[in-house]
Amino acid sequence: MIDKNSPIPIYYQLEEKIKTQIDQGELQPGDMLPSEREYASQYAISRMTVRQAITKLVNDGYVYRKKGTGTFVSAKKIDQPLQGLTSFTEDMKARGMVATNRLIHFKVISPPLSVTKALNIDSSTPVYEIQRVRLADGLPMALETTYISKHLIPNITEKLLEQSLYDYVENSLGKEIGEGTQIIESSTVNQNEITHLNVKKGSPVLLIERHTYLKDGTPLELVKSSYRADRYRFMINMQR
Ligand code: 16G
Repeated sequence: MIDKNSPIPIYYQLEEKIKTQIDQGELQPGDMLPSEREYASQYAISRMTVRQAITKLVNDGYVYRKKGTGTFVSAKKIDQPLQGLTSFTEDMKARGMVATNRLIHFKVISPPLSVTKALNIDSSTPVYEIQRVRLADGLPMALETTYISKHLIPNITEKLLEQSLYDYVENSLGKEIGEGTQIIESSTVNQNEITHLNVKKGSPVLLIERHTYLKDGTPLELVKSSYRADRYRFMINMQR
């Protein structure tokens, strides 16, 4: 029930209530939420308060609005562990999903300073710039731009990029991938992401920058990705 005498704001109580219903499966992905009017009369609260709670749930990706129809429960977010240096293909396989890639562009560039630094090369070294949409069971999850020195991996082809890059590096080229660092920050989508991730203007994304190194310390890749924040959460196990 909603407690009007509680110091906890009413909109927050309703928000938490709906979240619990989603987490416990009382409301399933694809289910339509009761209307603002229904919530307002059920809890004897104002429609404004209901709207505030629902807008918060929309912004956090729990539900989404469909114009002229109603508000629906979103697909469950993917919980991505942060411990292992895994590939997108491996991550999806591990949860029984099929990874596919849509190649947006694939070219060889003269690297800008940020790329030469990350890959520890000079500006005369040609670099692949690869942009792929990464899809899970056909749904776009992330837009990923990868920079790799052409001298390090000379034979990347469009065909190859339909498959796993890590698999090619390790199993076809026999190079051992060692470690990586990753920075994650929040943002909202730009025009390119709106188009390729199939989301609305203003949608949240998680920007990830990964630097990956081979076992011998050679920088393998610099990857800048935008993950849909409505589909993805990152989790880490901590010990004390
Ligand atoms: C992940 C990695 C990316 C790597 C890719 C290889 C993040 C943020 N990025 O998407 O750095 O290049 O996997 O995937 O996790 P693939 O082997 O399936 O091509």
